Amino acid sequence: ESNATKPRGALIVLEGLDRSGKSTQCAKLLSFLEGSGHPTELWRFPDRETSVGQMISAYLSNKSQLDDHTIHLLFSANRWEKRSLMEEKLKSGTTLIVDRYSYSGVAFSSAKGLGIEWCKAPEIGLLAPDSVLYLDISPERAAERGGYGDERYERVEFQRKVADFYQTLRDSSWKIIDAGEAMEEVEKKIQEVALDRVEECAKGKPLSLLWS
Ligand code: Z5A
Ligand code: MG
Repeated sequence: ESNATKPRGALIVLEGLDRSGKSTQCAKLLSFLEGSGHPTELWRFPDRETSVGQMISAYLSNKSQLDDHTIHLLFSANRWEKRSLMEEKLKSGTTLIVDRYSYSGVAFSSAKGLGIEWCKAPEIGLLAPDSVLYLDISPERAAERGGYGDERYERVEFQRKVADFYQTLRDSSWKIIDAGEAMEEVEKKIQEVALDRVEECAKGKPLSLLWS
């Protein structure tokens, strides 16, 4: 059977500061969509399983030092190495829920002082999400959730800068979800948006590329 006859899956991205609840909500959304009969997979970036991902993981846990530009390009390479599989999955009808994507890449590196256009450049040509759900929370509220760990970037002042760059990146298509609400409330809002997008993509909404 040719892919052209199949409804395609949706590319749904969750973004937000550390501890905003992305991973929690991604897992809930996966069981919801699967339970509603939509073939779905949960992906995350960084994907620490690949060899590029292992370099990223060592950097994040302070086991290695890398120049800011270098680590930025590794995060981007980590998405590029999954790009063709991503397209294949979507075209064969699988919806992908993705825990962080290019927006994390640009927001975090820009917060360190790299130029935003420079940061966006290596992301050009990756698949554009059908939906970006932004889990909105203040860095202070987020830090109260068990506190930050020992990884790089897990500091309130830095998270505030990241939040500012997310603001710069967002466009009118993003869904801003109040991530300070109870988990069940956040979950319901995400389900509504996600289901809409899945149905829209199944009806033939074409895939597009970053940044457009
Ligand atoms: N990074 C980058 O620089 N460039 C890139 O291109 C990419 C990433 C892709 C690692 O990412 C770092 O890489 C990250 C960005 C940078 N650095 N930072 N900061 P990661 O995804 O591996 O980061 P993480 O450490 O997994 O983030 P996070 O801590 O996972 O946050 P989360 O997934 O949003 O939160 P959570 O694990 O779902 O929830 C956190 C806690 O809050 C947990 O105890 C929950 O039970 C609780 N929680 C969740 N929701 C609620 C509600 N609604 N109420 C109360 N409590 C809640
Ligand atoms: Mg997480």
